Order: sequence, then C-alpha cells, then structure tokens
Amino acid sequence: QVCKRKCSQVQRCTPCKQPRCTFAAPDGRLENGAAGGGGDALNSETGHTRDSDGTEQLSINQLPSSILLKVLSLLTVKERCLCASLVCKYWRDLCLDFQFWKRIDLSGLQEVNDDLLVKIASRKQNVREINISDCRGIHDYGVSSLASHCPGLQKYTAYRCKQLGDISVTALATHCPLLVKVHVGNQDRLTDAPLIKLGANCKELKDIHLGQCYGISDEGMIALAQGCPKLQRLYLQENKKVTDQSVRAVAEHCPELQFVGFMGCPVTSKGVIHLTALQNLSVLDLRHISELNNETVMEVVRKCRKLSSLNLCLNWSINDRCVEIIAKEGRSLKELYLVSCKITDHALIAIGQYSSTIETVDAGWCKDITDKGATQIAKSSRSLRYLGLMRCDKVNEETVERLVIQYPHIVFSTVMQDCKRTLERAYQMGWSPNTSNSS
Ligand SMILES: *[C@@H]1O[C@H](CO)[C@@H](O)[C@H](O)[C@H]1NC(C)=O
Ligand SMILES: *[C@@H]1O[C@H](CO)[C@@H](O)[C@H](O)[C@H]1NC(C)=O
Ligand SMILES: *[C@@H]1O[C@H](CO)[C@@H](O)[C@H](O)[C@H]1NC(C)=O
Ligand SMILES: *[C@@H]1O[C@H](CO)[C@@H](O)[C@H](O)[C@H]1NC(C)=O
Ligand SMILES: CC(=O)N[C@H]1CO[C@H](CO)[C@@H](O)[C@@H]1O
Repeated sequence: QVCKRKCSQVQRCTPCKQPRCTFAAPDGRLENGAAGGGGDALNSETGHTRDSDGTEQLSINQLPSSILLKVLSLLTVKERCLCASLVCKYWRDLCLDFQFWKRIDLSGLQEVNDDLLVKIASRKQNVREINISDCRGIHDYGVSSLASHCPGLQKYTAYRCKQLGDISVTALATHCPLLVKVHVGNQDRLTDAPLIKLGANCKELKDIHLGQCYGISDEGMIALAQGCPKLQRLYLQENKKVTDQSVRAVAEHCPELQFVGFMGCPVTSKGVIHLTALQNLSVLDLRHISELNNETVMEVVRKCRKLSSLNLCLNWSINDRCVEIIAKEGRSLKELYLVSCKITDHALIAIGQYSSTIETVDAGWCKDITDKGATQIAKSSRSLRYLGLMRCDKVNEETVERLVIQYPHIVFSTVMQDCKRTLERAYQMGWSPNTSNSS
C-alpha cells in the first residue's frame, strides 16, 4: 500500500519505505521469482541495506525501465496481470507496455472471457500472436472482436476450444490477411466455410493444424490448398471426411510443404503418391491411414530427397523388403517409426547395413523381432542413436542390458530400460525411495 501511493507520483519513483511490497501470489512463484529476487540480489551485491532509517536504501524501481521491463517479461501473463501490475502504478504502466501484448498466451486460463478479450483487443491493436487453448470462457464473439481490432494478427492457436465454431475462424480469415499460423485442433464444430475463407484471403498461411476437426472435408481443404501456396506445415488427424482428393490438392498447389501428417484419415496410396511432387518434404506422418502399399512408400522415399522423418506405424503392408528399400534410398532419413509394422530381424539388419543416416528407429510392438536383429543393428549401424523395442517380447532383457553397456551411445527403449531411466532421473533430482519397512 505504501508503495502504491509513493509510486503513483512519478515515473522513476523515489525509493519506497518498504521496497519489497508483500503480496500474495496465487502460486507463490512471483514472490520468490524475478521481481523479489532481483531486489535482493541488488542489495546484497552493492552491500546496501534496507534499514528503515533509510540512508542507503535502493529500490528495484531505480533500475532503468528497460531492465524492469526485461524482468517483467520473464513472468507469465497471469503473474504480470494479477500480481506485478498490482504492486504500484509504475509497475502497472510497465505491465501495460505494448511489447507484452504482441504475444499473448492465455492458454488454460478459465477466468478469461469474451469481455477481457474485447478489452485487450480494443486497447492493444498490435497483437501478433495469441494462444487461447483450453479457454472455455472465450466464444466466437470474443475471437471475432479480436480479429476485427487486430488486422496484424499472425499466429492463432486455439486447441480444444470446442465452444468455438465457424464464426471465429471466418472472422480471422476476413480481418487478418497476414495470418501465418492457424492451429485449431479439436474444434469439432468447424466446417468447410472458414477454410474456404482462409483460402480466399490469407495468402501468407504457412502452418495449419486441423487435427480432430471432424466437420471439415475435401471441399474446404481443396479451397485452402488452392489459395495458400506458401503452406509449409499441414497437420490433420482423424478428419474422417478428408480423402485422397485433399492430399492431391495440397501436393499440387503447395510446393513448399515440409511437414505433412494425415494420421487416421481415410487416405490411401492413391493420394499419397502425389506427395512425390514435394521436393522439400521433410517430415511425413502416415500413421494409421486407410490403405498404404509398399510401392507407394518406396516411391515417396525415392522422390522426396529431403525426407528426414517417416512415420509408418500401424501398417501391415510395411514389410522387410520395403524397409530395406527405405534404408537404401532414404538419403536424408534420420527417423523411421515402424511400430506395429510387419517386420522381422531382416528389417533391422538392413537398416544397419544400408543406412548411414538413420539415427532413430522405433520397432515397438513388432513381435517377430529377436535378439539377433537388435544386436546386429546396434553393431553395424554407425548412425543409430535410439532403438525402440517396447513390447518386442522375443528380445531378451539380458541381451538389452548387454547392448546398453556395449553401445553406450545408443538409447535402447524397453519397458525395463525406460523405468530405469525414469528412476535415475528421479534420483538425480533428489528423490529417494522410502526405505521404511512398514507397508
Ligand atoms: C498454446 O497453449 C497450449 C496449451 O497450454 C500449449 O501446449 C502450446 O504450446 C501453446 N502454443 C503456443 C504457440 O504458445
Ligand atoms: C525448398 O527449399 C529450398 C531451401 O530452403 C528453397 O530454396 C526452395 O525454394 C524450396 N523449394 C520449394 C519448391 O519450395
Ligand atoms: C509389395 O507388396 C506386394 C503385396 O503385398 C507384394 O506382392 C510385393 O512383392 C511387395 N513389393 C516389395 C518390393 O516388397
Ligand atoms: C514411508 O512409508 C511409510 C509407510 O507407507 C509411511 O508411514 C512413512 O510416513 C513414509 N515416510 C516418508 C518419509 O515418506
Ligand atoms: C491401419 C492399417 O492397418 N492400414 C492398412 C495397412 O496395410 C494393410 C495392407 O495393405 C491394409 O489392409 C490396412 O488397411
């Protein structure tokens, strides 16, 4: 309170009687965090005391405002708005500095509602990035208001906001032509209309995530692909109305695509084959798509020379021969995920023999793999750093123990090894087991 009155006069205020205003931070972080800690450090370094006679007092507010701003920037939005800004008027003004409102992360804050968003939007029109993931209190009205006040918005993240529908994304597409990133996973009320609008207005779009937006279909995806030629990242998941037509459209219209995922979509080899046109394709996730044949996978690996990560988990048409070709042809391949594929020791041996780039192999749940495959790949591969063997029950744990010692540069993942690593980390962090005998 003392601080509040004192500081309300001037910008750089004279030291308050009690430089450290005590106030309850909801999660206790602020008190021990940057603001309080900074003051203490200053005092101990310079040897100044904070006696109440006050001859040699120094206040944190005597720091240049640029440094205070830097300190405040280390706080979360919640800490800044609900704690730091209540300290004194000077701090409140600092907390309102425009730099803090360029990027706003409100994710998970249940107390945030449309009113607050409207207030922010009408006062701070330079918002560049906003994250409202898990904010149940924000509705289409709030987002629309933000969109209409902040035409410079570039990044919009709103995961799991099931209450939001087409109106919010349509408003963003209408008012924010500079949008680069739109991540709206799990919004099941979303339909094609806003995608068509994005395609029509947002030529700069590079990164879009529409996982588990069950309402979107090929119509929206094709319009989006046609209108957004700069797209680099596209992530879909379980979009049951997105088919090969969408895959073909993005492959034809978005040559800059680098990260592509269609996990669980009704996509088949007929669509995937078009991805061979993407020269810069680097990460491809084809987990659990409806149908995928070995020839198509091999063709993609042959044509997309920059492919570095390939996820083929959960498909039984991926066999040893296919993996051998991938190992031979994938010149840039670093990660290969083969969980629950139809592979045996031969696949692992081929990777060890033919690939000098693959660092990560996950062969979890491939039940035919034995000690032989695990040992051979560890022995012959020069690049391998991680081998996933979770639930490969024919691989003996003793063998893995031996490999761990023999090849310390490789991380072996089994149920036992993962438990051990978790335990080791816990010990390192100071945890100790309860050795009491009672139970
Ligand atoms: C947005 O919030 C979610 C949920 O808290 C978080 O996982 C994600 O990393 C955030 N994204 C950005 C871009 O800040
Ligand atoms: C692929 O990436 C390179 C290097 O980043 C870039 O120069 C080139 O324009 C990209 N090609 C396409 C088709 O986007
Ligand atoms: C690809 O799979 C088909 C059908 O399972 C099989 O007949 C063919 O020999 C396979 N090709 C290669 C190269 O493994
Ligand atoms: C250890 O476990 C026993 C029995 O569960 C419990 O009574 C005791 O309080 C525990 N000790 C510590 C230090 O957690
Ligand atoms: C999820 C899954 O297993 N998808 C396909 C994998 O490959 C087989 C064989 O071609 C298909 O029948 C599956 O539908």
